[in-house]
Amino acid sequence: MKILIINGPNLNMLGRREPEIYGSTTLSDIEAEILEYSKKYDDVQIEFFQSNSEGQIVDKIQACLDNFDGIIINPAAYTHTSVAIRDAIKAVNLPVVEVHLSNINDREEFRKISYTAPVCIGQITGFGKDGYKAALFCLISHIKCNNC
Ligand code: CA2
Repeated sequence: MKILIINGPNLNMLGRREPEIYGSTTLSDIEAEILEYSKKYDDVQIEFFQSNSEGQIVDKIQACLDNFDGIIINPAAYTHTSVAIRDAIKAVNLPVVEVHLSNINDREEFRKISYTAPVCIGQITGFGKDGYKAALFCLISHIKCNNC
């Protein structure tokens, strides 16, 4: 089973700014932690992708067709603006879990709106880096039970 984990704009800055909101762990540290967690599954391969560009994220989602079984995505600021990423998720018709480090429902009004969550199988928000591991657990269970 192949899972792609996509992180959107500015998440490459994690651990360097705003630790009070996003934590003090870098994106590479989070990726290493996810990889370690994924080892409990014999049959799961993880790939990571980070981009600050909406078009590159759309291209990557499209490229998942026939190549990946599911996607975990933190679209970052594009969560609240991107019809293009929403349409790409819908188009590939793969199970996608949306993750946010912070609790987007407990912040500014504009962050409470997600363009992408309605085309995902679920959203995990507010649990910091643990949200990615929770998303991986949920996505793998979903795929293994044949999308039940
Ligand atoms: O809580 C999340 O994971 C967000 O997706 C993070 C986005 C924000 O726009 C969303 O509303 C919620 C922002 C990512 C910016 O990350 C930074 C990391 C370090 C320093 C500055 C920004």
